[in-house]
Amino acid sequence: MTTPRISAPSVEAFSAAILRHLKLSLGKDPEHASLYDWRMSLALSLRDHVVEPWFESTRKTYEARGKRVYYLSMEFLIGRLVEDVAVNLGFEDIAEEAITALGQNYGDVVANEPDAALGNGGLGRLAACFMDSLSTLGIPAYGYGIRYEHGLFEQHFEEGAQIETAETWLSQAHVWEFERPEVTYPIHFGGHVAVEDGKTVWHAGETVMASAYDTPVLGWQGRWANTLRLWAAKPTTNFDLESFNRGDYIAASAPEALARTISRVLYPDDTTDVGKELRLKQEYFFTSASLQDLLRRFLSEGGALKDLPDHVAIQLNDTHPAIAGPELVRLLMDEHQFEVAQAITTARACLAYTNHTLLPEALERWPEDLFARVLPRHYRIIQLIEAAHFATAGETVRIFEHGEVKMGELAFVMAHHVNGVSALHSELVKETVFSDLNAAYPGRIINQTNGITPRRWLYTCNRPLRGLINDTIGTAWPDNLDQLSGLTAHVEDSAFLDRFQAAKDANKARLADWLKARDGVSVDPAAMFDVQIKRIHEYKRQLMNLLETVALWNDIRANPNGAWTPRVKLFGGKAAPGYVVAKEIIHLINDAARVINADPVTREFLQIVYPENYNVSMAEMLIPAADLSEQISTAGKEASGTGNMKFALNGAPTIGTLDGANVEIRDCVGAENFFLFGLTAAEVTARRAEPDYARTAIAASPRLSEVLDQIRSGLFSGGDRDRYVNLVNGLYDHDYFLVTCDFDAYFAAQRQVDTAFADSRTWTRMAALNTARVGWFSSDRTISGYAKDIWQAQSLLEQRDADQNVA
Ligand code: GL4
Repeated sequence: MTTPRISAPSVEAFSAAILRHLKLSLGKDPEHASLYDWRMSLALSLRDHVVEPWFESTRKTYEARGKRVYYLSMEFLIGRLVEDVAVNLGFEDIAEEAITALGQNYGDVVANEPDAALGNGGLGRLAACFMDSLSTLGIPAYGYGIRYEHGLFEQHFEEGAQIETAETWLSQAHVWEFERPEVTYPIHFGGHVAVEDGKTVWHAGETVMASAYDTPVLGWQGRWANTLRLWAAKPTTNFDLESFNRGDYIAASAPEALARTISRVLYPDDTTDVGKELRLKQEYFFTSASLQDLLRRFLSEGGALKDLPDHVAIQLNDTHPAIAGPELVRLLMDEHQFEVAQAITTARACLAYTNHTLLPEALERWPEDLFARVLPRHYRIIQLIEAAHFATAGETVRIFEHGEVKMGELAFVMAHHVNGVSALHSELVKETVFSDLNAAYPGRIINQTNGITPRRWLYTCNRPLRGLINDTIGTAWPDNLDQLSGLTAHVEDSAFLDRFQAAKDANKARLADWLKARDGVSVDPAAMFDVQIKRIHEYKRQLMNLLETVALWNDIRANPNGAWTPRVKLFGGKAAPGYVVAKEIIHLINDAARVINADPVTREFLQIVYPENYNVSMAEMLIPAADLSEQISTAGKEASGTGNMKFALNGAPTIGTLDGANVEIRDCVGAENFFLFGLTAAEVTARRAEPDYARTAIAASPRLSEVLDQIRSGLFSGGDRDRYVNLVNGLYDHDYFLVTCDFDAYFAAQRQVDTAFADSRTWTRMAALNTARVGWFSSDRTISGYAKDIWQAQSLLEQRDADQNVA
């Protein structure tokens, strides 16, 4: 469509730029520069090329006076940026050559950057992929979130148990952001509401300032750049001089400490921790700052607020920013003299809400008294919103219920569209959590199946496969991923399959080297790499994977001369610090690994590897190296999944259930290229109604019974019979996630995988077909869907190029 817009420097010029930054920005000469200095100098040299396209995009946006998209999200799970920016600029080779010419190892320099881990998992990473696609598509957009001082905690294993330590990415300068000290907004909490001269006035009890930090987000080929604006909390006054003069030094800094608490740390769980006051303050803090900011921008361009919906599309990433509804109504009423009805209608025409989970513990609710104390003005406005909702839809669904404010219902009522994140999930949203609201507001719920950015999740993280694809179908696929279907014509070509397999083998060798270097763990790259990486959660069923591993171990021991397919079972993922069962599962995986990996009888066939501190960068290493993708959640529980898409794109077939986007992935790749097992969502519901379903399933499975007995006996816990008593009893007594019921089907599907993998040519063909057929899962497709169905937002790329050709 459009041509690259960036003119690349020569390697010599770029080396000179790096040296100049080393000297002038870092204050170092090459002889004394550390890896950190080199990385910073490289990043700054790349950044120098981002600013101009960023300005140009902003200018074009102002000129076009079109619609801007505002993506409000508590989480942006970004990862590293040096390589990402180099790739999007089209400078990757130049950067590498320049760094190499300066005597440094490019891989080491890139790996020196800490991950920006401002998110927990899928929901936060989706927001980052969406930012990438919005820029690639040239849709004017801002991401709005929180500049957490501490991102997601770091995970360590001590004797197999998870230990958490604080993450400290901001202890180093974050070169990608620009501080905007002039962009600040007051955020109020508490106090009381009074009616004065017929006007409702909120007398706040406490105020903090939201201060902006901007990161340019460059799209593919640098053709467009949007802004990620993150808010940091600061005190209204830095220092209480009076206390200081009295000698009370702690009191003197108290206001600062208090204010900064709000943006101090990311809540380490996206599925619980509902009801914590600080969390509510974080949500209101960034939502209010973002709305104040977008209104200021709109008004500064001379807009009339009644036209706001023509210029502003606000997407709520889950319920976390659901306070946007009442906050926008408040701003329109209290600061711009709107009538209630007009304020609600206008706000709703701007707002849309994405639901990301059906798990009841993740649907946010606030105790009314807490809510009314922290946000007294909003409490009253929500009463007005509820009354307006009752007037149109009747009183079947309440926003206030059982002494709580229900944020899902609030977000729904204040949104013009509500979307789920996969076809199955969107149907379940209609049938379950929001069935009554769906009946009251027919057509409001729609689907937008998630996607992933192919720039990070194939082009950058999988260079060997990138090279093969470029050689086979040309280089236009990274922003037009449907073109991957052109690979289908080559899957009977043995030279192509050889290269496809060689790419996989190279990635596996790289992972093996990395595991050896980082953890001292040796793995055999000839074995099947069977990978499950994601947050540890009961519904994701890492436990079932582990139980299957132990059962396989038993089978191999019983027949050590059998024709076993060698496997490395790789696990990666963190448990929320307060999630006891998830932590027990981690401990069990590590305990089982210790015993099984030490068994000389099975060693050549089976190994368990669980590298600690899984994050985006580790995913970029593991996914290209995977042979098999584990997507084994209880059907109906994983809203979409996005890891499933990344594996398929990188040529790892899935073993999985009919859950989330797995359903659509299987439709695309073909049933014969997907290892399906397990109960369907409807069967899961039916099974739960059967008495004693878990005990029945265990009794019917000698394999599973044996494994559970082994765990109970202390075989993996050095004779400690207590360590896993809760975990095992939980399966017998209330196996809510049906590990026991799906176990045999999963074990059988894994044996089909063994057989298929042993025929390496057929396997490679299957892997290649996965890559060829999942182009639809590009986040460019997802964002185009949001732009068309929800935002009514346009790309400005073609218009800009046309304008420039005229000029
Ligand atoms: C999640 C879902 O659990 C996950 O399936 C989905 O892919 C992701 C993005 O839509 O959102 N919901 C929550 S909460 N956390 C997630 O990762």
